[in-house]
Amino acid sequence: MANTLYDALIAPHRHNDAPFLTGDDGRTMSYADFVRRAAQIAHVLVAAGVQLGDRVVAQVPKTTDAVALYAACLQSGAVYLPLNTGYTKAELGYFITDAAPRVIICDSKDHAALQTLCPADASVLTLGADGQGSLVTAADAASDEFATVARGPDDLAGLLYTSGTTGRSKGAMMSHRNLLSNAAALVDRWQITARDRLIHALPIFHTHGLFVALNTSLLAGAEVRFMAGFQPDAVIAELPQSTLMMGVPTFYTRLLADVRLTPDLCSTMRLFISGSAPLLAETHDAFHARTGHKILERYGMTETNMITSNPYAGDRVAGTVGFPLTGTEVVITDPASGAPLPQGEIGMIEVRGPNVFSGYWNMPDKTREDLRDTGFFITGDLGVADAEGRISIVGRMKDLIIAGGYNIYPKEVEDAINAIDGVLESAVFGVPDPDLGEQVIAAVVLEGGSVLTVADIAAGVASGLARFKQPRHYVVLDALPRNTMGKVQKNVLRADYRP
Ligand code: MLC
Ligand code: AMP
Repeated sequence: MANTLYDALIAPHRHNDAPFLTGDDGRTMSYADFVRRAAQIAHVLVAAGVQLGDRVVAQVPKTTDAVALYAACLQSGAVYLPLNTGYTKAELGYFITDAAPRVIICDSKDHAALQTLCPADASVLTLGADGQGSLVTAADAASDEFATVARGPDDLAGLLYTSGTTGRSKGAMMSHRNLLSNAAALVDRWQITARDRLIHALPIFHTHGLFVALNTSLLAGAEVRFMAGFQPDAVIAELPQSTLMMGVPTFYTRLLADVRLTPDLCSTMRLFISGSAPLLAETHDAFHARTGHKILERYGMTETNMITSNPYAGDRVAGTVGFPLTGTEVVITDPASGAPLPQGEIGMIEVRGPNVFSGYWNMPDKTREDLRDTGFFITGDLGVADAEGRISIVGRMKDLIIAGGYNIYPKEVEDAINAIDGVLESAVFGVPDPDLGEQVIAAVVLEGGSVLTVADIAAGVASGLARFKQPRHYVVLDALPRNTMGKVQKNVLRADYRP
């Protein structure tokens, strides 16, 4: 049966004995083994009741079986829903209620907690960091042939939650066409082939580590050195055997801090790619000076996959994100009217193409707000195009902080702080951070007579929000700075509290 993504990314490797994933334990899973493993897991999903279009939630450590689980969802016609392993039970409850999955796969240590969140008609299976769990045991006993379920280009392949300015996370519905068209455009732009060996140190629950890194590798048949996380020592050990790396800017600033980073160390490397957050021109220049490599910066979003990229062969200009990918249109519009602006003027970046998602799960109003009838998606990023069409991102209309490539929406953090007894109001904002790009600060106003301490507030926030969203510093103020319209002036707070 035809299945758009499975047929393009996975089926061609049925008899491919080349290495696909090599983990930190040095064990390699070949492409052919991967295809067989995905089939075994597909049987487990179907035995658990998964039918066409059912959501499969995966909050799992980064293992080769976790990648096979993604492939198994494609093969069995399910919708893959990966979740950050740092999310708290409160955060997970929201996603599970909203997405109503048929199966939840989690780390063995979280089994009891997730069982309490699991809908009555769903079940929980486990997959631990040690590669063990009930999913593994069941897969080991299953057949390694599975009759692929038919799925077309418009069918959903993934549901990826992104936070929002309203504080509520939205599930971005990603179709087979969205993911395949983008993988093909990137393989072409970055000239990825089966001769490549990718250093993969990103998490696999977001677009960057999952779709950008893995779909392109699968499409090209490249080898992947699959690391549990970003550790400079491990990356430095792998650079001399590798050709390609994808990372957030923090990867590059941390590598630059290591004296072992030299041109010799990178002599087999073909390409370093950065995205998910702005790469400072000074980082780009310092990396070039140290290694002879110009980091290639690209720009994307969960809802759109990748949008623009600097060229592989032409000039990679520091501080810019390059040109739209093949098949993708970018326009810069007046944020107020939506009208296209003349070249050279700063405005809203809007995107159209086969890469753009079909809408937010269960949120038709929000979808209509952000996705025009013409097919253009309003990114919330502010940019400008030069005379050649090269895009630079100059700011964001959305109130968003990006720390180490993770998005933090201040409204969600403010809601968590304001819910604590004794807090009157709060304002959460980002200040520059040399390691993570930005860090989160909270200004809090207490109710009269409140005896709350900063430690109390931090503890209250920690019970509900993932660690990466929690403010690194709190300041207690008598009042928040406001303009004459009564709007909180975050620019004043940012200026007052920048390090
Ligand atoms: C970890 N911590 C973070 C953090 N990562 N806090 C804020 N922001 C982050 N990104 C917390 C840890 O819990 C820890 O808290 C403390 O910070 C120090 O941790 P660390 O050891 O320095 O962090 P580390 O584990 O090394 O992780 C840093 C990192 C990681 C940069 C390697 O965050 C990372 O892999 N980021 C990649 C994110 C990503 O893939 N984004 C793509 C989104 S898709 P404590 O309290 O224990 O000290 C997208 C679209 C697109 O944006 O265009 O790609
Ligand atoms: P996410 O919602 O996690 O997909 O994050 C998408 C956001 O990350 C975009 O809207 C941008 O604000 C930001 N982003 C991604 N790549 C870049 C980049 N190269 N430069 C600046 N910002 C980026």
